[in-house]
Amino acid sequence: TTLHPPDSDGVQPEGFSEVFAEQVLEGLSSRPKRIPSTWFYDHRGSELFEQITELNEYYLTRTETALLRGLRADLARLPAGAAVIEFGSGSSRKTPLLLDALKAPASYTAIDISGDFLRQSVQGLQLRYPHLLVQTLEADFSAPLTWPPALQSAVGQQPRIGFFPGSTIGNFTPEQAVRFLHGAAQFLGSGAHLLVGVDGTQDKARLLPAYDDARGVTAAFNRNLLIRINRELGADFNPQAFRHVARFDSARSRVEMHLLSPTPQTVRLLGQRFTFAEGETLHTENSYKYPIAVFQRMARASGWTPHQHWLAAEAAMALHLLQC
Ligand code: AVJ
Repeated sequence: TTLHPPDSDGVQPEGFSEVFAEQVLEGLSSRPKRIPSTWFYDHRGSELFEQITELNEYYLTRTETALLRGLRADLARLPAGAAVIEFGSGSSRKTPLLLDALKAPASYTAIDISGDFLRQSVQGLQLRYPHLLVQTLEADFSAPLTWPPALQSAVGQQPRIGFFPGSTIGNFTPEQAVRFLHGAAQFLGSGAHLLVGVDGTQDKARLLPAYDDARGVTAAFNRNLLIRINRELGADFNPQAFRHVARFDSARSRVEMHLLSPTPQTVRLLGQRFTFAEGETLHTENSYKYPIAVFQRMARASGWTPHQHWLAAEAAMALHLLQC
């Protein structure tokens, strides 16, 4: 497919990506309008997410971090000399908690969609672990992953330990999550372990502030998507003309984030016009909340055996250790 050049002079803005353009056009043409949450993570979006993890209302990060700290003895029983492979590594701030618990980990492969942020983050990690083989893979793991040959041969026959913290799995639909887990089993290879962080909180009074904090960091994170679309695709969104909305759909056990247009407005993008009716929303994220047994069923359905799990004291944040 050929897309209209964003500017009349045919010059594409910096960072133009056909995949991004196609997904945004498709999402704005859908009813309800939606954009996949993976596009939140440009460099600024990754920074804003880091700020979210430090908010009082955002219980997920501190709860999972505390859980991980308590797991040292259990993690020490995992195979020695392992290749640790992290999906959606972001700032890699939880990685040391795993690396320090494992027996002589041999390598660390960080996978993230935000390339610059990823490379910047692992620099610090390499300094902290000078003897660890550290490598990065800039990729969207919501699509099937394949090993670049150089990375795969560097990891060789090391026992594989996948790490997928943060309840990032909740950003997939249940069908996508099963597909991801299935793909991760292929990617990691048989015999691998996978340590997954899963939030199971169902309490609306705890969930809503976590996704709509008092300081408006989450609102800025949500609106940054529009700023990115303007910059990279040459659109003319007015980010301030959209309200940040977080809702809990208890039937589906998911928090939704939307950008709501309080008044009718039209946006121009790639030679097309998109109209928002009064009160219409752009759906930007789902965060599914899976209770233990529900997640274990999904794991079994995708070729994994639940081995152990740990539930946090503060909220229903859990870590699951799976094996395939
Ligand atoms: C990156 C998946 C852990 O869904 O809780 C935080 C992203 N969105 N606040 C989540 C997010 C709004 C976050 N994860």
